[in-house]
Order: sequence, then C-alpha cells, then structure tokens
Amino acid sequence: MKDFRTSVIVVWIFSIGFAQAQEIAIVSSVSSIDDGNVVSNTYDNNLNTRWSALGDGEWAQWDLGSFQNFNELRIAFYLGNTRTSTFDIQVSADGSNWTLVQTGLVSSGTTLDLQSFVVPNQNTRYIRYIGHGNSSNTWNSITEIEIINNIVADTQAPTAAILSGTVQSQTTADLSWSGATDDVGVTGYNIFKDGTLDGTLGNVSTYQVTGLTASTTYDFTVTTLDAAANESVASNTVSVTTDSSGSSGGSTVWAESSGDISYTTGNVGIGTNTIPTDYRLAVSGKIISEELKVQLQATWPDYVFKEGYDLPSLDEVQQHITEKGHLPNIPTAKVVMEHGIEVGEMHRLLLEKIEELTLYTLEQNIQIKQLNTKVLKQQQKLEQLMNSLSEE
Ligand SMILES: [Ca+2]
Ligand SMILES: [Ca+2]
Repeated sequence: MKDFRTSVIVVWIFSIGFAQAQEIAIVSSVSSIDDGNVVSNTYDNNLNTRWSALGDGEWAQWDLGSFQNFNELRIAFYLGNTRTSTFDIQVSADGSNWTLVQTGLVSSGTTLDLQSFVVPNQNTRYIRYIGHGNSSNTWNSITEIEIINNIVADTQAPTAAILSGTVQSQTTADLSWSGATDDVGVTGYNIFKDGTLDGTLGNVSTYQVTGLTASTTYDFTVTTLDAAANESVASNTVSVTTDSSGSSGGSTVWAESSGDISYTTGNVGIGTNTIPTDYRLAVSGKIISEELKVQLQATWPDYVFKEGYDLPSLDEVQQHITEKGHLPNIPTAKVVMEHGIEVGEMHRLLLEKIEELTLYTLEQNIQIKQLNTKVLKQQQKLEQLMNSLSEE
C-alpha cells in the first residue's frame, strides 16, 4: 500500500469503528475499449496510470478469480479533483449474466484519491464499471479501483448453556439446553460425549444421542458457537446411564412396535402392587377417559321381552322388598360395600329392571283401558235409568 492512500484508510477505519476491511485481490481484467490506457492500470497501485475509454456505456471489468464477499468499491478518477464521473456497477457470477447493483453513481469531483462507494453485500466473482462520461465530456477514466470486504469483527465468545439430559433407552439419551447468549448471536452448538465431539448442531435446543451402549454411564457437555466460530466454555456436565439390557426393571420390560408399547408378561398395578387374582390392571385412584366400553360375556337382558320370561307379579316384588329390603337380583348395599360394582353387570341388571318396569306399565295400561270401558258402560246404563225415571 503506497503512502498516498494512508490518509484515506485511516479516516475510513475511524468512521466504521470496530469493522475491519479486507481488500480482495483482482486476478484479471478486460474492457470494452481503451485508448491505449489499458484496464490493468486500474490495479497497479499507481494513481498516475489509468484506464480510459471514450463514450457513454463503455465498460471495464474485473475478475476476482473466485466467489468473494465485498460491500465496498474504492475508486480514484483521472482528473477526479476537477470533474465528476457518472457510472453504474454490475456484478456477475459467471462473467456472462449481469446484475445491476448500483446505478447513477457520481464521484465527488474534489479529489484524486480513492473515493468510497458502499454497495449491498455481494458474494460473486466479476465486477463491471459502466461509464457514463464525466461532467466535462464522455471520457471514462479511472486510475485505481479496490474491492473491499468489511467484516464485522466478533471476537467475543458466547456464554455456556445449561444442559440437562434423560435416558430414553439402552442406546439413546435425550439432551436439552437453554440460556446461552452471544453479543452478536448464537448460531450453533457442539455436543461432547466423554470429552469427544459427538455433533455440531445449528441453533437448536435439543439433541438425541444415539449409538450408546446399554448399562453405561456417559458424561455430556455442550458448547455454544457464534457466526465467527467463537466457542463458549463447556456447559455443566450431565451424566447419563443408559438402560440395562436385561429383562427386569425400567422400560426394558415393555415391548415396542410402531409406536405402541405392550406388556404381556404379567399384570399391571398403578398406585398399588396388590393386583387381585383374575385382574389384569389394578389402579389405586381414579381413572378418567372420554369413553369406557365394557364388553359383556353375559346375555344382554332382551330375554325379559321373550315369551316365557318369568315376570314376577307386583305382589311378589312387594313381598321381596318387604322381606329383603332390595329389588330381586339387585345386589344389596352390603354386597356392594364389600365387593364393589361391576359396571357391565350392573348395567345389565338395571336394564333388566327397566324392561320389567316397562312390562308392568304396559300391563297396567291394558287394565286402565278395560276399567275405562267398564266405567263408560256403567255410566251409559245409569243415564238410561235416570231418563226413564224422569219421563214417568
Ligand atoms: Ca493505476
Ligand atoms: Ca460473539
């Protein structure tokens, strides 16, 4: 870098603050035309050499050799302290297809030194200057160009996350973490198993470690990353012991298939380890569900309406209640207290009673109709008798 540029660079660094500038090397160049002042003069670090081309729309083009990031062009103009130059900037990934980045840019007209033109962030290979002449004539003449990448320096590492973990099976453990921060932004995490990197992740907060060995204790830590590859110190260590491979205890007694788990070895107690004989599931506490289906092995009481059903007379029912204090076939309070209610069986018995009640009601309905007929006939006879008496 020659002395004449020093003042420009110093001013620029102070104005940007913590940013740092990186000049991208130009590998080759080409132009639409020149007058003998060739385009390679624009990156020879000499303000006394230039590219010059006469005419609106003539262009100079530079190749960075590969895709590069940049967001600033610094250009010095021939006679740049006495006239302003107008131009557009295009970029291209392949040297054939061009994208307009800036149009109608105008130099200051006050300096022979490099002037800064900030452009939107680019990641591309070719840059083209399209000249539209200057304030005096249609010559396009530039003495130097620099392609600059301004990178925001992030040197501060993120903070460590708070890690927790749970065993999932004989071979997997689930890790989760939270609380990490960074001055610019957290971008990812490194997961370590017993001090060895197990995976590098994006900005997520959970991870399932796989491929573990049963009945083995592993120590996990996580570090936090930012975009500049700064890494935090390690998080707290979480020790996880995988399930045993045996058939006793833990989740290994359950068989798993397509998301269903099943247990076929014995019976299950929830909140109790006393499971009555002949029962599959014992729960000490309440059960809630949206629907409960009980599939009875016993006959559903449609038999009440069948011919030959021995419907007890109401007198017999009355006698049963008087003697025993409850309906026939219905368990006593004492029995319910001792043995509980069997939901399906009780519904069967209650329906049996309802159907019997229906039969009694139908029978009474017939008797009421018969009584009505009898009363009507008697009333007619009474009226006839009254009429005969009044005519005499
Ligand atoms: Ca030059
Ligand atoms: Ca940082």
